[in-house]
Amino acid sequence: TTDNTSMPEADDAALLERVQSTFSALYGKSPDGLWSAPGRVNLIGEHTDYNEGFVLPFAINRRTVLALALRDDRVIRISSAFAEGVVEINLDDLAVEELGPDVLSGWSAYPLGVAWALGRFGADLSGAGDAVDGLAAGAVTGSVTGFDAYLESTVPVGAGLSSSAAIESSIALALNDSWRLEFDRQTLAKVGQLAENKAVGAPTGIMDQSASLLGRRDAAVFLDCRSLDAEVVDLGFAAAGLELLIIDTNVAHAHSTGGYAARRASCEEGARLMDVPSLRYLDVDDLPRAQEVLSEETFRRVRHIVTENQRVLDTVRTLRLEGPAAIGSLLDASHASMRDDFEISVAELDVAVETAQANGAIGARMTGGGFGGAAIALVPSESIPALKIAITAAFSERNFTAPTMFVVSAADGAVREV
Ligand code: GAF
Repeated sequence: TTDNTSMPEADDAALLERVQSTFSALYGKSPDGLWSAPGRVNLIGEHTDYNEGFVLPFAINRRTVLALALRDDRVIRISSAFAEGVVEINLDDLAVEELGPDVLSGWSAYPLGVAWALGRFGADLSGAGDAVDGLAAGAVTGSVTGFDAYLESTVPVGAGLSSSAAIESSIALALNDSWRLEFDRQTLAKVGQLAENKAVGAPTGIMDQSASLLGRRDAAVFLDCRSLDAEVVDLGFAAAGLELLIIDTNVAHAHSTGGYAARRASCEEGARLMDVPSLRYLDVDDLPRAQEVLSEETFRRVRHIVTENQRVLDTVRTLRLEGPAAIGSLLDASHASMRDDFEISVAELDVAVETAQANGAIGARMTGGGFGGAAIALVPSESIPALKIAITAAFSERNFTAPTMFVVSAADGAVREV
């Protein structure tokens, strides 16, 4: 890559070593293993996941690395580079149907929420030795004990790059291995989503954890969020001389507050009034009827979802038939739909996208849940330096906080490293 702020592989090795040595210094022993899971960027398909629609994210070369060692008692200790100190809890606190309001909080709600959610999917956290019946297929258990863990991440927080899914997927895989559960990756994605929904309180869909667990180098994950069928789609950016630039506006967003939940509620209302189980059951031919049935605002929310599903399908087909240089107008149309119909963009994202479009990008859009976070621009390698200068200038002219820009590449999903 031409961009020195994207993470070269040498840094990955240094990160692994640091996590291992910090773990040993903290707990006075070696970890049983190291696991890692990436953040993700969504190429296209926004807010379609919880509408049972289509998404096309890819895992990125920014990761959470987690070191873990099982204990022979029921104590859990976990620590991270996010905050000082070690959080300590007992497995008994997680062996419950519903988490009490104050059991988990702060950054540790993400990893400990996953430990709890594994129990909800059938792992026996009670210490009684029997799997919980009927909660999920495929769960077997025998070795559920407490553990010590330490994690660090190079996924920027609040940028719309799924730092939370990276944490969830790293520990989901680590505990699946360590506790000898036999969940497949699709199920581990659901475990991460349940943790996010119930332990963190963000009503998010299945996209981010799926990308983090199913990602492949140089490829995107084409996921049908109704069946959870996933296909790998080659991106071919390098062969086309293109790079994907992240423009993090540094406007922080959180999906456990306000706007995200409101959009989800509008979609559910739209589906109810159109008498379908989810908006996935509507296509562009249904829009005239939707316009008659729905309020003006709900109609625009529904139109975003319906047209965005179509754009994902069109992007997959275009990537396969023509390559990435031909997907620019789909990215641009996706942004316009989020700005005008779904209304989840902010001024900083619009300026990033418009400046990219005017300075050599073949397409650009905001990415992720919206209300802040990052935009992406698909850019010929040689245009990147000038584009960065143009964006920095456009932000400074408007007195916006300076953005952070870096190139990402499509990386492999969660993996046991050592
Ligand atoms: C966030 C959520 F976590 C995803 O599930 C998805 O809905 C996305 O926003 C919007 O496409 O990343």
